[in-house]
Amino acid sequence: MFNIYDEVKGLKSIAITGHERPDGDCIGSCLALYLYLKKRMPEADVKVFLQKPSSAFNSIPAVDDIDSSFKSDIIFDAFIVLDSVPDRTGTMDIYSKAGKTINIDHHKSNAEGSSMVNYVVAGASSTAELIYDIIDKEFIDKDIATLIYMGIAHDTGVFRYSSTTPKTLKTVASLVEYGFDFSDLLDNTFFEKTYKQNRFQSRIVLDSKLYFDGKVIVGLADKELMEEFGATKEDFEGCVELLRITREAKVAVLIYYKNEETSKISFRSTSDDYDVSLISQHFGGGGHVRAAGCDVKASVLDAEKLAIDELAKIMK
Ligand SMILES: [Mn+2]
Repeated sequence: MFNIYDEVKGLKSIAITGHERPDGDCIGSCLALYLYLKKRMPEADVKVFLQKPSSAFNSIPAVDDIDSSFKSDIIFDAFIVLDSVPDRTGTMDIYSKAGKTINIDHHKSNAEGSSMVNYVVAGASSTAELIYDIIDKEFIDKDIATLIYMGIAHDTGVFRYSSTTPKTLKTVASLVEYGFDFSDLLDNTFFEKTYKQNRFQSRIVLDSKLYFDGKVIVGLADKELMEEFGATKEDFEGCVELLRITREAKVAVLIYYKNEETSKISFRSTSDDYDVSLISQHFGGGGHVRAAGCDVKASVLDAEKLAIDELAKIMK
């Protein structure tokens, strides 16, 4: 059984990172592993490099310890990449100098792993579930339990997606024993939306379109709409989920303006018969069968055409 301590035992400096625009699983996994290693190896210097999490995560344990500068003079003995391939972390300068690199992930698109040491379980519910598996349980405390729970909850849509296994739920059950307030945690980090988010996302749903006899729903946010609401990337949180739960639709697509050259596309599927990771990979992105995303060098309207053309290949 892979045990992360065996990989870093005796090392003096360890960095942890995850993907850009970190989600709940990425943040929870990075901070849980960070607190664990600090506790397990008090003599080691442990750092977490991540882009600043959205304000929904303001009250989770250790969030203030995140270093978003992506600058370091230290050449780390070990660099651990979670929930991502190293290229998508924005830390390649620091990563490439590290003595030992470790990649822990559950993305099908990174099935072999991309570091010197790899622990990838493609299809696992979340990276957070893998973190639970590879740490020594006697070091888990309320904060570590909170963060692992949060990661699993976010990546499973709060234990609804098909990646949720009996083992996932047994893991969650053992975490709940630590007595944190999971109800507040889920409200704060997952379910709640700001008034602005609610209005903006409702507008995207209002203007959404159906394709392929209603099997695909597409929501769009071009530059104009984003300016009208003063929207930033934070205002899209949970938006693709809102599209996904449309009863008629098998696949939900959210496309939004990122900058003059680039649009971001998020895909969700409600069935393994529609593998949206094939489409995101076609555009150079990554993801899972039922949840995937990519950037395309196109305007929002052109990106919609490109996405629909690709979707035609899987929407039989
Ligand atoms: Mn994940």
